[in-house]
Amino acid sequence: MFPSDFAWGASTSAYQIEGGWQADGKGPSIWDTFSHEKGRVFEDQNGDVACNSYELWEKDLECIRQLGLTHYRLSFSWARLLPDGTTRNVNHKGVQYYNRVIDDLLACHVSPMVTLYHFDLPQALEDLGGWKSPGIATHFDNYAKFCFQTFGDRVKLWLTINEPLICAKLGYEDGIHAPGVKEKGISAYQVGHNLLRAHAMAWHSYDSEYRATQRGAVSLALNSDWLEPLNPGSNEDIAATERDLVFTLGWFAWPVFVTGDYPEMMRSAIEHRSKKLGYSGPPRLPSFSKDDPTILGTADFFALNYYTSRKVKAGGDAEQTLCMKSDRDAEEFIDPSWPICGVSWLAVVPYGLRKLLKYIKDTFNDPTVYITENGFSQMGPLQMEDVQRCEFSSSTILEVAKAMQEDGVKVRGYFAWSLMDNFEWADGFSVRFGLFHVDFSDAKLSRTMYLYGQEYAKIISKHHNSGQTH
Ligand code: GBH
Repeated sequence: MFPSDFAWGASTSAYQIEGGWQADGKGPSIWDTFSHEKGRVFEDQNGDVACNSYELWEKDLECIRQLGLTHYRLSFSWARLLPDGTTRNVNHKGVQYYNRVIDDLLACHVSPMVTLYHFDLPQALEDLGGWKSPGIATHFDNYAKFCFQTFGDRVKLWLTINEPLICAKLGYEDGIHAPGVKEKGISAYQVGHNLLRAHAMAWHSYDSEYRATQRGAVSLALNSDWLEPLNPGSNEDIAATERDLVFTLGWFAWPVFVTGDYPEMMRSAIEHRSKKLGYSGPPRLPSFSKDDPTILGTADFFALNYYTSRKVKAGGDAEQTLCMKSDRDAEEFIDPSWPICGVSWLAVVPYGLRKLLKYIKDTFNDPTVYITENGFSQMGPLQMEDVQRCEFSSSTILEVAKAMQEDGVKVRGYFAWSLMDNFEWADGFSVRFGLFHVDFSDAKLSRTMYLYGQEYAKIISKHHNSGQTH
C-alpha cells in the first residue's frame, strides 16, 4: 500500500517538550513570558519542565526506536541557540544539544526533519516589535542561515515556520497564544505578511547558499481543515466555503505555490469590509513590494498539518467591528455525526484528509506532500488501551493510501502528532496527543507506550522495508 521509502514519522516541538527554559544560557521566548502570566494557560501551567527532553533526550530516542520511525520531526528553540535572537551571541550548549539529537537519530537510521520556528519567538525580538515589525524577517533569515550552516550537513528536510495561520490568528487576533495580542482585523494580516517574508528570505538563502552542497529541501508547514458547504445545494454555502478555504490555507499557499501574492478573493473581501465599516487606515492586507523577496516558488514540497473538518455557511458580516471573521464572512460547524476525539475542536473526519489532499494536488500544482502532523487526543481519565485513537489513526492512514493510489496525490510521508504527551499550549497538560504517555506527576517523567503507539508501530513495520536505506 505504501512504498518502502515512505517516511513514517512522529512530530514534536521545542517548547512543548524540552523544558530547561533557563538551562545553560537559553534566552526566554514569548511562550515563557506568556505561560508565566496568570490566566493564560489551563491551571496556569507552563513549559518550564514539560517532558524535560532537554535532559531526557535518550528517553525520547528510545521511544522513537520502539516505534520503528524512519523520520522524526522536531523544532529548534531559537532562543536556546541564539538567546537574544541574533547571531551576535551563540549559545554553544544549545548547539551541542541539537548536534547530539541529530547525530543520535542518524546513528539509529532515523532522518531528522527540523522546524526552525514553532511558535516560540525569542522574547528579545518580541521586545523589538516581534512579528509585527518588518525587520523580523531579516532576523529570521540570519537565524535560518545559522542553522543551515551548523546543522545542514546532516539535516535534509527543513520547515521554516510552523502554521503561519495559527501564529497570526491565535497570537494576534484571538490572543489565546503568545504574545496574547487582540488587535482584531489588523495585526494578524501584518504578522502573516512578515511570516511569509521571513520564510521566503530563508528559502532563498538556502537555495542560493546551501542547496548545491547540502542537497536538502525546505518548505513551511501549513495547517488546514477540510471544509465543505453545510448545504451542498446552496450556492451561498459553496461560495462561503471557497472564501473560508482562501482565508485559511489560501492565505499562505496561494502566494507560495500559485501567484506570489494573496488570493484576489481575499484582498477584495477585506477591502470591501474596510469600506463598509468606514475604515480609513493603511490597507489591512499588505502588499509585497519590489524590495520583498519573491514569494512564488519558495517551497520544495507541500507540508500539511491536518486534524479535522468543518461544514461552512455564510455568516459573520453582521459584525459591526473589524475582525477576520467578518472579512471572510463564513461560519464553521461540526457535523453532529462526526466523533469528537478528546479536545472539543477535534472532530475526526478521515475522508476529509483524502479530499484535502486531492484539493491540494489540483489547486497547488501537484506538489509532493508530507503530512507533517495528524493526530488524536484524549482528555480526562487516562486510557492506556485507547482503542478509539487506534481506529481513528488507522482509518486516517487508509485515506492517505487512497489519496495516493486512487487520486494520484504524491504523498511522501506521514508524521503523527505527537511522539509523546506534552504541553498543549493554552490547554496545558490537560490534552494528551502522545503515542507515548508521559507521567507528569512522576519526577522521572516516565514514557509509556499507549495502545495507539503499538498500533502505529505495527502499521510502520507492515509497510516499511527495514532493508532499505531511509
Ligand atoms: C497543531 O496545530 C500544532 O502545530 C501543535 O503544536 C499542536 O500541539 C497540535 O496542533 C495539537 O493541537 O478551538 O480556538 O482552541 C493544529 C492547528 C490550531 C487546531 C488551534 C486547533 C484550536 C483553536 N490547531 N485549533 S481553539
